[in-house]
Amino acid sequence: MISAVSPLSAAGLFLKAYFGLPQQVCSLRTVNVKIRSPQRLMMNDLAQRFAENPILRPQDLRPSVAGMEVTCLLNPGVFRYQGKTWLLVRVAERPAQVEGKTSFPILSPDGRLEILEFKSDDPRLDLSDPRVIHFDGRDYLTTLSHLRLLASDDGIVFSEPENNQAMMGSGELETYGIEDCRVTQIDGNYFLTYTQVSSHGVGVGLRTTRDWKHFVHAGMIFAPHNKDCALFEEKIGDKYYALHRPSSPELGGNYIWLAESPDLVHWGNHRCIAHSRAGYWDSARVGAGAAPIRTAEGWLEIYHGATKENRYCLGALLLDLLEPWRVLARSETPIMEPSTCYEQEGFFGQVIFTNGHLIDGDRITIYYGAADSVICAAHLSIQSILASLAPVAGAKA
Ligand code: MAN
Repeated sequence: MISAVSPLSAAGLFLKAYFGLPQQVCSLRTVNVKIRSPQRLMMNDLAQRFAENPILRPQDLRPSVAGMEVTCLLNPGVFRYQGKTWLLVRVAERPAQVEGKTSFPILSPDGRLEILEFKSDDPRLDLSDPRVIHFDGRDYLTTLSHLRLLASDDGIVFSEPENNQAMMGSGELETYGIEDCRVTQIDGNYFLTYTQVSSHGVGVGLRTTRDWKHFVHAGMIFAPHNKDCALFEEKIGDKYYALHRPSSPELGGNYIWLAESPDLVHWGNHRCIAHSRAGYWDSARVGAGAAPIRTAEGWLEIYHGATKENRYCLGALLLDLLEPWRVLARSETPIMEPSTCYEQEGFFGQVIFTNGHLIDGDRITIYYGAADSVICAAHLSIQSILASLAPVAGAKA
């Protein structure tokens, strides 16, 4: 096809990245990165990050096929199965980049890998966002994502089981890949809600499994543009509920919505429950994380919020137990924000993004993508999050 410089060298961003422990002098390593303006360290961050962070880096996983390289690891779903902790990691790949060209993979609807290529000097090419290629009015992704299962005995050291099958995009709604999978266990079934990307748009797909070997594809459950779908782990009354994030950029915005369903496949009675907030850490977009956590005070939902500069932090919403469309309380300031080297610098810096956690009493173990590059983990206390929330005006006591 057409050719172009790599997104990063095009922007003159062949820079030094700094990796290390929180608040320590970071070690130097030369990689292709995008570094955006440094942010102040926040005082309200409630997370105890693992000393072992990042627990997974791109070089820890082999590419899905020869000729591709693992560019980033992102945003894992998390679950327990057969006594182990499992991550369903998003693995973003592309071919090794050569000077003067940008190449990237897509899938054909029947599952064949195709490599597209653009010339560096083509004026129709816009590579200002390292995640996206804009070319002549069309959008592509710089990488193709699939999902990979990794298991651990201790929740820190993860490895791929032998003969592990990668979960790839399939069909015409997943030709640009599958991303950011939430895993929710309901009645012995695992429900996988994930982002389906294709030239048709970005929507939410559902696959189910009982044994992680056989999968039922239920198709797209929320049509474009929609993502960040978190299922509640139990019915409320006689209905299933889901948080989701449609986008309505011309009138409205990127807000969190609630939907209900009799069967987890057909969704209706949509209600908008949380807007982005001008002047706040979540001013440009908000989206649900993993399944809401049942507490005595209400459903606690950890969500991401971003500014228009694309700084991604985490905060929380507290939803009424019986009427989950009623928001009782919300984070005024983030409960977790990019503050370490591995969160501030990487493929797309200043990002903390979560869609997976485990609960053990008061303790949340959150797994997250940092700087769209590596996988990290942290502990949070449910009580500390609840104590940090501000009541929402108009909510019943
Ligand atoms: C998007 C998401 C994530 C990603 C963030 C930050 O909103 O879909 O996949 O981690 O942007 O780039």
